[in-house]
Amino acid sequence: MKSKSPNTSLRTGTKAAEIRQAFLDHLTCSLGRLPAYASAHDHYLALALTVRDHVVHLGVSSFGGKESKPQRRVAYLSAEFLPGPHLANHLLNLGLSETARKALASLDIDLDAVLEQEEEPGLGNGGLGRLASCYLDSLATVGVQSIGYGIRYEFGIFDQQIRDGWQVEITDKWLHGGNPWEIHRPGAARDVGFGGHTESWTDDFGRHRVRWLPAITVRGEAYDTPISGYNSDHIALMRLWKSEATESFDFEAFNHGNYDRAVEQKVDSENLSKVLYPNDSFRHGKELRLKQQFFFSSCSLQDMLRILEMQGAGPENFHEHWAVQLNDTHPAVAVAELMRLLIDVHLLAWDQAWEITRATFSYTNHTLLPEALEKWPIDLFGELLPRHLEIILEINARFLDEVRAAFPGEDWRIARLSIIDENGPRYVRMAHLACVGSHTVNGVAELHSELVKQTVLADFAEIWPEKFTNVTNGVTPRRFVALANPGLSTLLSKAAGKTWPGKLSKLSKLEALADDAEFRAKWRQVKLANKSRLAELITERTGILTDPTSLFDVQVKRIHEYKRQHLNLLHILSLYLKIKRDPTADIPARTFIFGGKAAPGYFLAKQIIRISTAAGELINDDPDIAGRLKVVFFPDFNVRNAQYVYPAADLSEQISMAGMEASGTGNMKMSLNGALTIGTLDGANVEIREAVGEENFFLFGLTADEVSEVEVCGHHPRQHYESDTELRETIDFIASGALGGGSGLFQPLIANLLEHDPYLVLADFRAYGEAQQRVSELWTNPEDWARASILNTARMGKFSSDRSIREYCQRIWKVKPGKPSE
Ligand code: NBX
Repeated sequence: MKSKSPNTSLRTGTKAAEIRQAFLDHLTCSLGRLPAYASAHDHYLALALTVRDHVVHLGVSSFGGKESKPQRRVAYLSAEFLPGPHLANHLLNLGLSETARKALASLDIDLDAVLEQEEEPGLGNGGLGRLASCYLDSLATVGVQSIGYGIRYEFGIFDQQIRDGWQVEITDKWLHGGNPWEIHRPGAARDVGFGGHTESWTDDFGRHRVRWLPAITVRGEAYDTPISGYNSDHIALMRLWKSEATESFDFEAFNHGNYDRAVEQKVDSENLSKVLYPNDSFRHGKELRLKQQFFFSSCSLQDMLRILEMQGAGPENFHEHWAVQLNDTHPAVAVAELMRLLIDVHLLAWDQAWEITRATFSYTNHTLLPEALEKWPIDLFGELLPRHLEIILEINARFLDEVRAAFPGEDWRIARLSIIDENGPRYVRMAHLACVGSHTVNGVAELHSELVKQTVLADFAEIWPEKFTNVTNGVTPRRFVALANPGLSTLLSKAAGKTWPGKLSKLSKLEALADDAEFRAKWRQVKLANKSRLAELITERTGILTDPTSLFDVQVKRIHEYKRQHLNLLHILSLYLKIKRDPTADIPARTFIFGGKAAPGYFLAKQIIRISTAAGELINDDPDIAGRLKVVFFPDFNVRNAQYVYPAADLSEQISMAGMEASGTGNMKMSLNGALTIGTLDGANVEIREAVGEENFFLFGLTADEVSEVEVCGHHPRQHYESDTELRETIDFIASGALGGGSGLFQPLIANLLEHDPYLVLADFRAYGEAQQRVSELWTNPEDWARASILNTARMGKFSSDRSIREYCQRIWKVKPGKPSE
C-alpha cells in the first residue's frame, strides 16, 4: 500500500485554475510582462516557474525535516549531466500534464508550443552524462536523499550543424534566455585553492601537521536544480558549481595598483567552468581539465562537510552520512581531497581519515579504451595540487608496503599496481587512485565488469576480488517511453496497467498479447505514427523525404571508430551497388538514420559523418534506387531529438567491436520502444539478448574472446578485402571517388581500414551482411516482426534505471530507498 503523504494534495489535487493563476502571477510579477505582450518564451518561463514552485515545495519537505537519525545520503559526483528539457518531465512526474494543458488552453496557449521553447542543458558528451541524469531521476523516484554534484558549464556540448556534408561546431549558449530551473545558493559558496606550497607545523600535542598555502583561490558558487521523481514525494538535487573570482583577489591586486593582474586573475577564475571538454573517449591532458576536476570535487566535499555540520555531526562521521559515487575517474582526485580535509583541516589522524575515506567512496568504470584512461603528468599535478600529490604519494607508499608484505619479492606486481606510472615520464594513474580509495568498484554491464577485472584493473582484482562488482546500467522509462512515446504509453497502460513507468517489470504482462492479431495491429499503428512524426522532422531539418512504411534502421550515438558506423555504411553501399547491378534485387525499402556528434579534433570520426552524408547525396535521389534506400544524417543529436528518434526505430544498430562498448544505453532505449536489435555480443547487448530471447535479436560478429585472440595473433584486413568480392567492390567504389569530392576524399578512412582496421570492421563485414539479410527476411513478414517487437518491449523490465539504483543502494551505498521495491 502506498503510504499517505502530506504532499499528495500538491500533486493530484492541483486544479487547472490554480496553475492558471500561478502562471499569470509569474508572468506579471516574476517576468514583468503583461499577458497581452508576452512571447512564447515568456510563457515557457512563467510555466517553468510555476512548476518549479511545486517541485521546490516537495524538495524542501524531503530534504528539510529534522530527522531523529539522519539517513545516509548519496552524492553522485559527475563531471557531466545531460538532463534534457525539464518542463515536460516534471509535469509527467507530478501528474500535472493534462492540468497544465487545460490551464494554458484556457488562455489560448498551446502547451506543446511552450515546451518547444526550452533549451536543454547539454552538460555532457553522451552515455556517461545521460546515465548520471537517469540515475538522479531514479534516486528521486525510489526515494533516496541524494545530490548530483557537477559543473555548471557556461557552454555545454557544441551544437552540431551539417554544412556541405561536414560537421560544423557551434557554441552552445544554453543560458542565453535565462534558466528558470536553477536556484543560486550564495550561502553554499566554497573556496578552492590551486598551486602554492605546503608547510609543516606542530599541533598542541606535538604532532606533525601540514598545511597547504595555495597561490590562488577560486570561489565555487552553488546552483541547484531540483530533479523530481515519478509519483514520488522526494526530489533529488543537481548542485552545479560555477567558478568565480574571490573578492580578496581583486582587492589585493587593485590595492597594489595592478589592474591588469586583477582582471587577468578574474578571467582565469571564471574560465574554469566556462566550457565542457567535447571529447567522450579520449583523455584531455589539459591543465584546465584537471582544474575543473579538482574544482568541483573540492566544492562538493566541502559542501558535504558543511551539511554534516548543520546536522550536528562531525567529520569523523562523514562516511555514515555520505556515500559518494565517483562517475568514472573524472572526480577521482576527491579521494586525496577528502583526506586533506580530514587530516589538514579537521586534524584527524591519518589512519582514521583513511578508513573514513575508503568507507565513503565507490567508483564506476565506464571505459576500457586505453586512450581514455586518465593519467596526469606528475609535475603538472604537483604544481597545481602540491598537497594532494604529497597525500597521493603517501597513500601509494602505504598501499605498496601492504602489497610487499603480502607478496614478498614480486616487484613486477608493485610496478603494475602503483598509483604512479613510472614507465618513462611519471604519471598519476587516476583509475588506480579511485580503486585504492574506494570500497567498491563496478563496471556497467556484466561483460564489461568481467573485462575490468581481466584487463585495466586485473592486478587489483587479484588482490581484492571482493571489491569488484557489476551494476548493469538502466534508463528511465519516464523520459524515454512515457514522454517520448505517448502512443505506446497508452497502449502499455491498457495492456499492463498504469503503474509500469514506476514498475517496469509489469511490462511482462504484454507477452500474452504478442499473439493477439488485434493488439499487433495497434502496435504497428503506433510505430507507424512515430515514424511519420520523425519523417516530418527529418524533412524539416535536412530536406530529405523518407517513407514511414520503410524499415527505419537507426544508429544514433557518438561517432567513434569502435562503434563502427562505417561498418553500417559499407553495408548500405553494398546494397546500393546490388540494386544498381540488379534492379530486381529483393531488398525491402529501408531508411538508414544516423545521428551523433564527433569530437571536434577527431578526424576519422568527422570522415565517417562525411561519408554518411555523401552516401545520402548519392543514393537518395538516384532514379535507379527509386526511394528503396534512403540515408539520413540527422543533425545535432541530443536528448530532445532523441525523444523523437528512439520511438521511431524498427531496427537498433548496436554493432561495436565486442569488448569495446562498456554497456550502451541507447540499445536499451530502442528495445524498450519496440525496436529489434542487430548487434554484437558487447556491453549490455549480451543481457538484452538474454532478456528478449535470441530469436528476437539479430546477433553477429566476433566475440570479445575472439577479438582478443585476433589481437594477439595479428590480423590482416587486406585478406578480407581480397577474398570478399562484395567488400572489395564496395571499398573500391568509395576509393574511386564515386561518392563525390574526388577520389582522395575518403582515402584516410579507406587506408585506415585496409592497413590497420583496429576495430575489425572488415573481419565482421560478412557476418554483419548475413545478419542484415535475416533482418530483411523478417521484415517482409510484418506479423512476425510485430510479435518480436512486442516481446522486446515486454521483456525489457530489467533495464529500468530504478532497478540499477536499487542495486547501488543495496549492494554499494547501503541506503534504504523510501519506496519499497515492486
Ligand atoms: O558510458 C559511456 C560508455 O561508452 C557506454 O558504453 C556506457 O553505456 C555509458 C554509461 O555507462 N562512456 C562515456 O559516455 N564516456 C564519456 O562520456 C566520457 C566523457 C569524457 C571523457 C571520457 C569519457 N574524458
